[in-house]
Amino acid sequence: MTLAAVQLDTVTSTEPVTAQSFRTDVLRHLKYTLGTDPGHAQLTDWRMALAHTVRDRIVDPWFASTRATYAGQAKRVYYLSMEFLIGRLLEDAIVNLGLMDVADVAMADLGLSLADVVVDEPDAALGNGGLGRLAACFLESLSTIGCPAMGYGIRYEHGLFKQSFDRGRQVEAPEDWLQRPHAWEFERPEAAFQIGFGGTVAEAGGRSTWSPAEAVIAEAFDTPIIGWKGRWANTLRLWSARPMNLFDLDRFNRGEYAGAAADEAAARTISRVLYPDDTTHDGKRLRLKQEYFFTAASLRDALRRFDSEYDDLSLLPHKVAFQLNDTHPAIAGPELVRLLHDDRGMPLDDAIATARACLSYTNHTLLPEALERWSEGLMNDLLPRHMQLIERIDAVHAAAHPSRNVTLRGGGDVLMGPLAFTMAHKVNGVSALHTDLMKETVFADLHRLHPERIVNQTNGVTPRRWLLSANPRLSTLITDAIGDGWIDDLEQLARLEPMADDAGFRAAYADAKHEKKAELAGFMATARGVEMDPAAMFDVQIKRIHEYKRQHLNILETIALWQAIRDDPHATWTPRVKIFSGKAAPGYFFAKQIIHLINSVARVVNADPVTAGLLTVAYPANYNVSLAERLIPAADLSEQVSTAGKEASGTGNMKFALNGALTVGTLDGANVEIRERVGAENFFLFGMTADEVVARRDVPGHAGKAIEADPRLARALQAIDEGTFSDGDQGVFSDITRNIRGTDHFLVASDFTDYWRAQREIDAAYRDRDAWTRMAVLNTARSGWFSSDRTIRGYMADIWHAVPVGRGAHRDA
Ligand code: NBG
Repeated sequence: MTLAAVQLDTVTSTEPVTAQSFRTDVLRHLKYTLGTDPGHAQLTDWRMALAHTVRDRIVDPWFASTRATYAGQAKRVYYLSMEFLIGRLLEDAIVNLGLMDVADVAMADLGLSLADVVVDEPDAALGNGGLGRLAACFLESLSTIGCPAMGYGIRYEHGLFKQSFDRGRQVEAPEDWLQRPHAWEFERPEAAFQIGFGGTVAEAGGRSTWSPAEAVIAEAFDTPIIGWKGRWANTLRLWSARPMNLFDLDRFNRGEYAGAAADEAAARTISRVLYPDDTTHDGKRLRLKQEYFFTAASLRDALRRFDSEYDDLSLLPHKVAFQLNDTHPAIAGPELVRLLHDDRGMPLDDAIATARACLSYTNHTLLPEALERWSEGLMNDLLPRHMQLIERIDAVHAAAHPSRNVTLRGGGDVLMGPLAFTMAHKVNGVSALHTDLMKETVFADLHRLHPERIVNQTNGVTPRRWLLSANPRLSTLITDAIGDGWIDDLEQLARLEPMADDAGFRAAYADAKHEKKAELAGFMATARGVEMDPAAMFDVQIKRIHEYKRQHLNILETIALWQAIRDDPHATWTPRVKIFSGKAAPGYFFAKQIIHLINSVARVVNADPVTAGLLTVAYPANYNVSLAERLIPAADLSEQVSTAGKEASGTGNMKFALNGALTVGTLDGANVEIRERVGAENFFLFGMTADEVVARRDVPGHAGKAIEADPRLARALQAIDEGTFSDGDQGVFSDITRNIRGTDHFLVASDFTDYWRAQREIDAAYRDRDAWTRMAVLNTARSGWFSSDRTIRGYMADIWHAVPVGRGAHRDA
């Protein structure tokens, strides 16, 4: 059967739905699934009844997608990721099934607002930041395109911590998304694998057998991910750890009540918490266990599926692609070699070659402290057979490349980057600049040996969530102008370009932006107690707090601006609301200081009658996907101010441009490509380039020189040191000011002056609101390339050699 024949016949469409039938279904679920009635139902009951009603319409296309994949004997893509930052799913599903209007009317008939109901859903924060959110966008695009795929990860009981502030300081509390009901998971007790750790390796007859000392069970939980128009659905399969023996009755009977449950507790620890840090790793042993746990379960699951269809292992690379999202699943290399060689008897060289043909690896950072390494001692202890295989893989590589300068081990550690590189047939960076820097820095030696291996796949974002669903008013305006083809073919936004010169369109576009700003202001006033004037410029920096992302550059400029306004309040100023949001890793002291400083500046500035109405600083706590969905459509200015060479790509930058925020940014990550596409005249560039950054660090006393040359910067630093933002208490923020005056590795001082210049240009530009709107329209019109559909098509063509099967394949066929 040809693939084309499969696609139309087997993916059934669901029956037409009306508001009336939808309402009936919600009531039926309320009664029969939730066991309550409209008189007693709580918001959560309604939300669950609604979710079940929507879910009913996902299951058929989901099954049909699986059937079509089997029938077409299609290649499957397995996306292995420690993180999936999926956020809420209900609205996504409603939007992708085209049920928005129906659901809206049906819920209104029941006396409820759809918007209120969907926000009751817990926000699944199974990720830290960009890497995890990218994985979630990719899953949605894979379904929209109709590429047979599965996401594999860990079903953390506690996702990323909840953030609150106590007198401006970050406080962390455990996140508990699983405590609240949701309707998306299907438990699969039949899909369970035993995952071992430790123990010994025995050699017999040239064959090695690993006997682990302990083991846990990995149990699968499936969430369907429905693509645009419900044409295709893939699965996110998350593994939960449970003990081999639930409960030790003998110990219990001996009176050892705590001990009887100890094994259970120890096993469950593996899927208990997401590591709240995406740049450095602590708790090494548990972290490595987590990595092996989900990687091993996923590989076995995929091989089981392969075995059910084929009996020739040489077909494996033609039917299976494993994408390693960063090095967290890099143990997949040795594990797949072990499964093929030890368990199935494939000769070692063949096993390595076969594994490599199936595996590819995405690098997401060049920060040295974020490149994973595991001590050989720990590896030997937890994964003795893998340690042996890593040595073999290293030796084979050394023999094949006698001139090599690299090894997979160094300083007593296994280097996971080089291991992932060596075991992958393709290695990709996530923006053009990042990919070039990978070739020149971290992987320079390996790149010399394997010049074809590194490829670029610039990140993207799903327009279904980040425009259609997050910004309905702008979406409607776009659809009215150019039709709805843009939703799954985002480059059609280019057809908006001529409308940048249409005064009527600009006015409507500006209205849509204003509406979102007013909505955000309302939310901030009620939920966060901050007054913001929607007429002011909304200037937004939202992302993890990190020195390289330079929230401290932004707050220094804020302080300098505050001082300048106070000096001359009657000069021409452009009213601004500076919005910051984001979490700091709990153990990252410096980042937590930055949060404290921003909140302290906010307290002083917001209480100052002189600058009132001209400058406001807001820091909504607990940044997550749902908050991003509110903030991004309401932004006028997008702050992308990382030290050049440090931000691998950024994806928030794309979401902002798509929603018509102008960027103030450095030539870093995907900013470079955004600027190329939206046009240099519609982008506010400042700062040193990556090369200049490297050179500047060699200038002795570079920070001091920059401070001396810029009285504004000197004065802002001085105000911090004098206790202006800490009730006169000096030294509260001295870590920050000392750092900036001292080594200033991230070159805050050296980039300050140019940043200030760009910001004042921005002030002036914003005063001509119509010209600003024109630039905003052009940002939207020219951001089509940043769809994750484009990115996924790139991976499919260049890395996975996978083809779409679903009806999403239509346009490609
Ligand atoms: C992050 C980078 C971002 C990038 C995302 C997604 C990690 C380790 N890296 O710049 O910092 O956009 O990955 O690729 O989280």
